[in-house]
Amino acid sequence: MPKLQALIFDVDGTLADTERDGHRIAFNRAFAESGLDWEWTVERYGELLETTGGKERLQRYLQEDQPGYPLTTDAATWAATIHKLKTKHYKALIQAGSIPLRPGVRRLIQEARDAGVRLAIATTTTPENVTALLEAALAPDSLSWFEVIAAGDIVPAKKPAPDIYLYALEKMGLKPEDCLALEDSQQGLKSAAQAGLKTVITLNDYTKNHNFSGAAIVLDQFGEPDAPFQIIAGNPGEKSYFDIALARSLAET
Ligand code: XBP
Ligand code: MG
Repeated sequence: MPKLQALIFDVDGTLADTERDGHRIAFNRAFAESGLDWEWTVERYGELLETTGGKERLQRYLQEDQPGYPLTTDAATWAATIHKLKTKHYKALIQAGSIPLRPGVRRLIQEARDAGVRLAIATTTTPENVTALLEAALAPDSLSWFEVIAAGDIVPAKKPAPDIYLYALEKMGLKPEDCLALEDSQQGLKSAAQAGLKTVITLNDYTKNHNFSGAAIVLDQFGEPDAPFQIIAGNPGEKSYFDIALARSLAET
């Protein structure tokens, strides 16, 4: 019977609700700094999120919404330039403490550390963004709690491709059946599932209508002892919040 060895966390939408008030605002600030009067609304950003990765998202937007924009270089170079500004603005927002961790995240990570369950990150976001979030929202030294930070362009194919999870598994020397992935989106679930991982979903406003069939369990949040989760799909037994015992039982069934 497989035994839970590690938790592999997605970042955006799973550790924290970073998209609407973090990444989206940072893209808009990058546009403004570049002299562009473009604004990604909450609604349009929800559609653009189907494209994972900020540089890829910028190129999609350029094609769909600004086809007449007079590029002076190729689209990938343009996107990389805007994206560099975006990362600067995103880090500033995060470092100002404007985005907290989602409910139960801190407790779950602490429980995993106490229980000797190994920790890793698998995300499409830029590595600098992960560092900024962990240091500002979790703990100044928390980067070192994660054995592998698999992030951004470290693999060429972003989620929903399985590459980022396969990379994390390889670096840890673990088999997928020894681990659980923690995700918030359909693209993330697809990525983890294609890497052979069982996946726990905590959904959010942008992902609540995604198709999560195949997930081990779907919850509205990890919850806390005094603030239970809501079960969207799956069976947590007697549990009312997500903890290492529930993670073990999902991994072992
Ligand atoms: C998150 C993303 C990221 C962020 C922006 O997806 O798609 O691209 O929106 O980060 P997931 P960058 O949670 O599935 O990993 O701009 O640094 O790419
Ligand atoms: Mg996510």
